[in-house]
Amino acid sequence: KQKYKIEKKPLLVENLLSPYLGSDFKNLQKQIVYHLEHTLPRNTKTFQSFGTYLATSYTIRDRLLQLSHDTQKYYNEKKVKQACYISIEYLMGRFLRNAVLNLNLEEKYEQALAGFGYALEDIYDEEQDPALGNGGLGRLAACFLDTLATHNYPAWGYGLRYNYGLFRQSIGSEGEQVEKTDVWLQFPYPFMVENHFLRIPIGFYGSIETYVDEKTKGTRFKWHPSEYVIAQANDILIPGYGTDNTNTLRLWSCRPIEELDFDKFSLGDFKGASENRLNAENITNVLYPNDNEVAGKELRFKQQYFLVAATLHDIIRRLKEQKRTIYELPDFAAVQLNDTHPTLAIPELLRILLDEEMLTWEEAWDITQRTFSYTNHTILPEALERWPVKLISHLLPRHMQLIEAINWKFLEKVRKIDKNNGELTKKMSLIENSWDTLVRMAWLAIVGSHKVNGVSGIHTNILKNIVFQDFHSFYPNKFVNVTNGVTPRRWLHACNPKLSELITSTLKSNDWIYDLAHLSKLREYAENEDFQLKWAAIKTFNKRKLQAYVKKELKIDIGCDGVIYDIQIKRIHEYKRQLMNVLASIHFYLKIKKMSKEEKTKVQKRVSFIAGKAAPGYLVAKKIIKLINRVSNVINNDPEIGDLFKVVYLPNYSVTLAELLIPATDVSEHISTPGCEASGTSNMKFVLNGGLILGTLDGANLEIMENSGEENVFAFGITSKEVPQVKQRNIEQGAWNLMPEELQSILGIIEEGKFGEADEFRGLLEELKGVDRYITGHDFIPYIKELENVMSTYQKPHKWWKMSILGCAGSGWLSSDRTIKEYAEKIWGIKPCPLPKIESDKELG
Ligand code: B1N
Repeated sequence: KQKYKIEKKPLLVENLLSPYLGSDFKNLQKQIVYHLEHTLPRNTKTFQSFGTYLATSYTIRDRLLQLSHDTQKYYNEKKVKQACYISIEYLMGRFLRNAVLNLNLEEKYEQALAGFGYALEDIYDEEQDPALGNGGLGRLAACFLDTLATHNYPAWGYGLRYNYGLFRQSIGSEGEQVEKTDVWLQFPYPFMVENHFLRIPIGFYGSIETYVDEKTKGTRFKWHPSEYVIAQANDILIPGYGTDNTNTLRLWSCRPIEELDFDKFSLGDFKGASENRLNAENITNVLYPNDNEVAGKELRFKQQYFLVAATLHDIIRRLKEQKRTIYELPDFAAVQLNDTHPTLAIPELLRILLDEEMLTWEEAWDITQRTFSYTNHTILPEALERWPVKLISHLLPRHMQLIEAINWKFLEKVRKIDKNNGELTKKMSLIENSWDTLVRMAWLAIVGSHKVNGVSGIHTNILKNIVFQDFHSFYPNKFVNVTNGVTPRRWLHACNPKLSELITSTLKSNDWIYDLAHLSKLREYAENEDFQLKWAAIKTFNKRKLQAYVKKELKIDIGCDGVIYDIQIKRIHEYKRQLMNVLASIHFYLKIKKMSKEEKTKVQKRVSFIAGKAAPGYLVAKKIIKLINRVSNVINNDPEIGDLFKVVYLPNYSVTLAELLIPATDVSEHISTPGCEASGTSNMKFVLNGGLILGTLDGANLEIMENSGEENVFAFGITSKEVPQVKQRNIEQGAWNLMPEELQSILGIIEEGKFGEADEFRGLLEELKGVDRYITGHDFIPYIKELENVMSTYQKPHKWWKMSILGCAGSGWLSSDRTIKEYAEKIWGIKPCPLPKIESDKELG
């Protein structure tokens, strides 16, 4: 018999939960011990730092789960419009420090862990860095998530939970890149919550049924996929700085419909029995390791469709949960396509609206265009996606049919203005006939979106006037610029605590952390000697940390005081010209070797750091890594050079390594061929941390010059408009004939085998001598001159630190908070929706 009365109006579970999350340090200790014993589970007598890190992280996760429930409930009540950011990559970096800082719990956790014999700082170091992205594009998505939560925007991130992230890099004995699988899920990742209740079937292949709609007598279509997999949600909760609003990054992983084929198993076919599972798991197994280049593999295409199909299903499910109709979709969600990788969302939404919701074409197309917008991140031809019609027809027959229909209707309009017997129509067709019949994904993304944006002023201008010129004339209001930005929470407050403190104490407020424009008030201190000394001392402190890291990890002795730390860290790519950097190192090496003792005493000491991964299939980039390491070996071991100059290649570049390197940098190099780097975002992080920039007139460098003052940037080289002429001259006259003698002799020395076998680098050098696509020969002398300018300026500390402070003071504009505000206003039409502050339990014990 039931002893207790079952309540008709049950208690709200939420009301019971809150006290558990009390945040005085004793309460935190109880929560940590609870997780140690019950979640891990570990014996509390033997726990070690990794266990402590996990248990601590679970307490953070609990808190974020509760906040995110409150947040979703509130957004649903208010029926606010939300942004949905679809990206095939997210480079989140470590989570724990960021969350503890954003929740303003650092001191309490420090106290709680100290009681257990641990320093919070060391516990942070136990965390590995999830590498679900390649470079700038993925890191930008992560900065956006931080800003969206911090500024209380209703927003979701959607992506893929790869089993293996970007490969781990080490350097082999010959100086070559060695790749190892990134098994990041080997240990639990405590910040990700598997959502077993959300399982979405995703179809592939199959056929199209045609039938007549009884009501309208119109023809309708229905896709019958022949294979299904399941998309399972894995949620990472995103805390904002100083707010309760907590958003969600939903990452899909792929599961089979049927785990095991029991019939095959019973017949002894064990391999066949698991085939299904293995095929499904393949889809979200590995992140493609290419940056700014398409791999063109069928599996990548499957990843892309899997991502958008699961995401759209989820968005529409959440819309309907609010009892709203499909017609309200554009008022419910603004869906941002992060580059063309999620472009299949356009035909997928059309298919849902036409074949499942039974809308008319006009209705469906209107909703689609109003829902989507597209960001372009690159103009490099090798990065523009084009998928074979054959492949699409096979994998997604209905989608191919719809792309053809979109194209047909679009070209009907183009034909009306095409005066050049079909030329324009051919250029603008979504389907290209070249070596194969291909769908131009960028064209499809433009046509299916209401707004298209580039990521810096120069980049958007190139899109409007060159790459998408015809589309810009056709849709004059569609193209807008939204210059990238970076989150000041991770990239200053968290990674450079000393500088953060100095800024806060100088400005007598920490408002700058969420309104970076306040940094402009630092201008008045730029020439203040006392302030300069403090500023410089922090740089030295950060350099010491890097010096210790280099000693410990690479066993290389480098100096610190009076030594310039000159850094180039980014993916290895020909257009980024790490090759030009290392050629300049050879130049300086040879120069020092020729010096007298007397002359050597006047040399400005410098360490040239390079870090970055090369795509495993990008052989030229891998050769560049090898050359850098060979050169480094020769220079660092030459007794005639001593501590005057060192070249250090730092293996396995990652977000975490960047957090160590950026605060320790005196000057960073952003030396891409003008017109090639869409924006660049690390340049912004360096300036924010008082690093100076040595750069070309490219990407966001130009806007940094505008905001921090041209005189505070070491700029060199020609404008992007002048590049085509130089290239043309190279082609006509041969780059070798135009190459400065200094560079010719450096190439000669490499060819003589000074840095390993003579043949080794032949390919690299042949390109420079022949066409020199990235105009290294043309820019080499101006580059070296500007490097010399950097070194002589460093010898005038007052001037140097003034430039450094003014750079930082002008960087308010580089915050991703500014970027997101522009997206929200110009593209998404969304507004902040802060949770009401409850004088609550959240602070109570
Ligand atoms: O996106 C960043 C920019 O700051 C960089 O300048 C730009 O190079 C980078 C295909 C890409 N563009 N395109 C990619 C990445 C992966 C892939 O498979 C292309 N990454 C960029 C943020 O706007």
